[in-house]
Amino acid sequence: MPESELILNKDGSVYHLNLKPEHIADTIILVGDQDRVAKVANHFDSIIFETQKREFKTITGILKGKKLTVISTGIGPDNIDIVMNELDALVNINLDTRMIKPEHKKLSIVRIGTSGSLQKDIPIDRFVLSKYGLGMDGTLHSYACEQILESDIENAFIKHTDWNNRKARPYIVKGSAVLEALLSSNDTFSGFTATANGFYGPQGRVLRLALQDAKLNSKIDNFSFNGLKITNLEMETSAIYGLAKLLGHEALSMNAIIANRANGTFSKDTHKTIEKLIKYTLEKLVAA
Ligand code: R1P
Repeated sequence: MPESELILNKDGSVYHLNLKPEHIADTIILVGDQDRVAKVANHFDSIIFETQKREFKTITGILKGKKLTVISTGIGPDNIDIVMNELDALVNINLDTRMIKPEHKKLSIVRIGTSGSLQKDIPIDRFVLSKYGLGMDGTLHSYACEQILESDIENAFIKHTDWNNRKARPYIVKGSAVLEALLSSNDTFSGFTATANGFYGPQGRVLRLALQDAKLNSKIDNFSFNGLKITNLEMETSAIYGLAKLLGHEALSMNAIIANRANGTFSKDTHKTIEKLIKYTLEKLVAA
């Protein structure tokens, strides 16, 4: 693999994440906001390693005997492409020889994110576990990905929304069943998490610009497949699910619902809700 394709820093760490293989655990927690990294690591019993480059802040530590790494991805699926490829390179490419390692290593990757609910009956301050990622972001289309996609659901969604083909074709990828079994409970809602490649127009928000399809959000809200609805809208999950599946890793997203787009409400205390989700997720991860 040439230096231009797999870029390493002078100290041998991967280009954007600034990490070497020995710096990360097999269980990785991804958060969007770099300030959320310390909020997760505050629960660790000890810290082993810490670094930051741009929006990618990493802390690795131990909680109840389990080694965990928490990394911020910043906002959006473009950053997820960087984070997932560099994390995979750390475990599955020999950075000295630049050759793919003969033995594949699987990571468990859990996102702890914030998100807006699309359904009236999924209120603010509750949690959503993303059973599927529904990508409206296009990230996965750069890769040979047909074999991992849920094409029946995709086709039903495209038909239901009469999808405008100026927008990237939606793709659907299932999250990790192993992590779902570990992280689901009576406290979590689950369904399709829709991922957009922007915050305003791409999520149907109108400030001063008209949308390509003004009815898209209501069509998204009332889509259902085998009883599952599109629960929430954010900016990372589908890209995480798609790249994890292609690269052979387990991935699942946990979402703190801080806004409800269906009834226009916003959490009075986002920090409390996020903190609750962090505790919930860590407890389940260390119990494994
Ligand atoms: C938008 O404000 C950001 O918040 C949500 C979205 O997915 C997007 O990244 O998640 P995080 O709070 O994890 O960043």
